[in-house]
Amino acid sequence: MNRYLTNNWVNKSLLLATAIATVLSFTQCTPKQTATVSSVPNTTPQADQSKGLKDYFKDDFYMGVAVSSRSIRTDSALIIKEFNSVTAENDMKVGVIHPAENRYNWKNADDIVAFAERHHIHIRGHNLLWHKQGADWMFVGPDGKPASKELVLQRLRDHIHTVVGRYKGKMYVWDVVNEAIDDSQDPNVMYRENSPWWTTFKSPEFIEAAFRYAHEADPNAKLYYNEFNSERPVKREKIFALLKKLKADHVPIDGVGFQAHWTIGRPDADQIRKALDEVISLGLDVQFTELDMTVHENPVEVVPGKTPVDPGFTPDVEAKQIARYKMVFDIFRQYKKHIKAVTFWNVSDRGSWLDSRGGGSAGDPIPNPPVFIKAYPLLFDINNQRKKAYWAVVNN
Ligand code: 9MR
Repeated sequence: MNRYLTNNWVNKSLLLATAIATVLSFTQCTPKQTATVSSVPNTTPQADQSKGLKDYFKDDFYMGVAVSSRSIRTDSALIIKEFNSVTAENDMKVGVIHPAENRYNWKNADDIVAFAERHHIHIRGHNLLWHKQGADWMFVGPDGKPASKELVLQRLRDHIHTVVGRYKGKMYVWDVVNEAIDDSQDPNVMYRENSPWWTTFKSPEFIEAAFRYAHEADPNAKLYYNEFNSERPVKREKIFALLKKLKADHVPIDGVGFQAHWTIGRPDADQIRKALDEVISLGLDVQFTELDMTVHENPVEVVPGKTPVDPGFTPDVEAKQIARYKMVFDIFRQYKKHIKAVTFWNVSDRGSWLDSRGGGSAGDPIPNPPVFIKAYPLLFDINNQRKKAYWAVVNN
């Protein structure tokens, strides 16, 4: 072999070796291995960039996200690529869409519906009855005193017929009633009592009525009861009791929304499975409607006058979050026959409703004034890039 040939051979061998090393290194950082923290960059180069969450889960369930009339503009590319279901984070709630008896604010809700239709994205309606973000006027009578049950029911029926009627055929599901069960550990208090609905009715009559009105208004929409902390044993049994009652009374309910405002430390797999089994045993469907997973297992200690320490997105919490996201999606896949959609609450870690809650999640006391500590609860990071947890859930 002359020198030129030798050099050429060496060059080719080097090229081949480099190619093999590259392939090997890519294989080693396949998303499958992201269940532990590694040095894999957030966007792994070997990934099929044309696919989004909705494609990875196309045989399982819809992948959804809560949106606002702002995020459908600022984050439209990500939303269109990754998701095939949206929920209006706030824009369809009673107090927002119907702030006075004779006034509706359709603009933001209409924009979200138009955006979704333009991009062939399914739409969840959220929500028709809640104790928060409600319409105070509904509970005030013509004399300025508390309105009668009859008047409140008539207003509720008008509201539901108008809103559900406007979007008839466009929503595949409505969260009809949101969070009507008491969140405490007391098994003897079944319904949420700090609610104008309870104050007016002192019975679950309003819950049944809301489902019947929604069914009248759009018989094809699936109707859901939506709740948080549904996996906690005491609350789980209260929810189960309500669902059994609704079924026994032939109330038109199709499914249950598990909000799934979880943390990297709870709930455990058995609790999730037990709650799912109970709901499914009643012939009801399930959706995970507001999934997020804050990295704070507990709210941080707020000492007056001191700025609370934000530990940030450390490798330790990142590893826990990856493992737990993987665990919950393993369960979702096992139960996919009963799960129509999994929806994340907000688009990316850039902005989450949890960021102003001092590390707390649903049901924790809300600090006043707000304490800003980032929660990093989603599958996309503060730059809207896929996190390692993303790969842990799509590849398993
Ligand atoms: O994410 C919503 C936030 O922007 C609102 O300020 C808040 C008002 O209470 O509601 C949030 O969404 C809630 C959802 O509608 C129902 N489940 C709990 C969610 C988080 O609070």
